[in-house]
Amino acid sequence: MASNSEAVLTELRNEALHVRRNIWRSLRSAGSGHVGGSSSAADILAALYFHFLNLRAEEPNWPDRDRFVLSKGHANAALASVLARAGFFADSHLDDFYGYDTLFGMHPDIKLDGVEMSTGGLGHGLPVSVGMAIGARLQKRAFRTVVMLGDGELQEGSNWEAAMAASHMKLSSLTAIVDYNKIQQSSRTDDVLALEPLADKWRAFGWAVREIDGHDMAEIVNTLDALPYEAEKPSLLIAHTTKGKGVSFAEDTYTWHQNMIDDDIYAKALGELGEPS
Ligand SMILES: Cc1ncc(C[n+]2csc(CCOP(=O)(O)OP(=O)(O)O)c2C)c(N)n1
Repeated sequence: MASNSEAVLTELRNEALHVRRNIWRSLRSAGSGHVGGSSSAADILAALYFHFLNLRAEEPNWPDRDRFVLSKGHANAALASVLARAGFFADSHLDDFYGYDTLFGMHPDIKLDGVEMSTGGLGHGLPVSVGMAIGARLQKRAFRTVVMLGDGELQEGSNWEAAMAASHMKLSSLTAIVDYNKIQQSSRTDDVLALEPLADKWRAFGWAVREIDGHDMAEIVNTLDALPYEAEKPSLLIAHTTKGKGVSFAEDTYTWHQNMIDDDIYAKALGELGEPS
């Protein structure tokens, strides 16, 4: 997409609505799942897959493709939706989650086309993404590496080791996005281990930092288009989001980090989200 016209933004908002509907659809097929952190990431994932990342669904291992790592792998339902919509596999697999012989389990699996790393154990996506960015440099390739982290996930010390390494190595092709929904599994993140001043911490670790509303599509695409934010520095995008975004009873509560979904709840959720065009 060449420019961020109103038509482009409308299309991306529509894609984000597909993501949110597909999250509920997939997790309804499983009977339960991680609605909250999948829904908070929906707008950013739509912008990444349908605006920013250079990918070829028909050639998933194209060596020059951009790399995306969903470090908060429990948001797999959101990733599955964008991969299906981008043509990496058939849409019907979204109705078939968490079975013994289904394509999708609770977390992303590197065996699937379009999935760059098996994730789910928090704290590993950034270290591996640092390795991918080093790989691009060694291979003299221009691909970019983007990794999405949860705010609760930042409690894993491995992130901070990787953050130091990335700035030391001046990995400007690396971008980390924090889905800052302020809630982790069963509490508000601040009540467990306060993160603020988050932007200052990353700056002190040598990263170039920007903060946005992670549900404002214009802000998201403009900030992605501005990457990298500074020469010879990795970039950190703090996206302020709402856990469970889009469905009133799931918003801003740890109850919907992971929960059961029956037919009645599913109908209510889809009714609130509305129909995509
Ligand atoms: C190493 C590790 N410890 C614990 C878990 C269990 N777990 C899954 S999701 C989650 C909370 C993550 O919170 P956050 O990163 O804020 O994710 P989000 O709110 O975006 O869903 C936890 C503790 C895990 N997946 N990996």
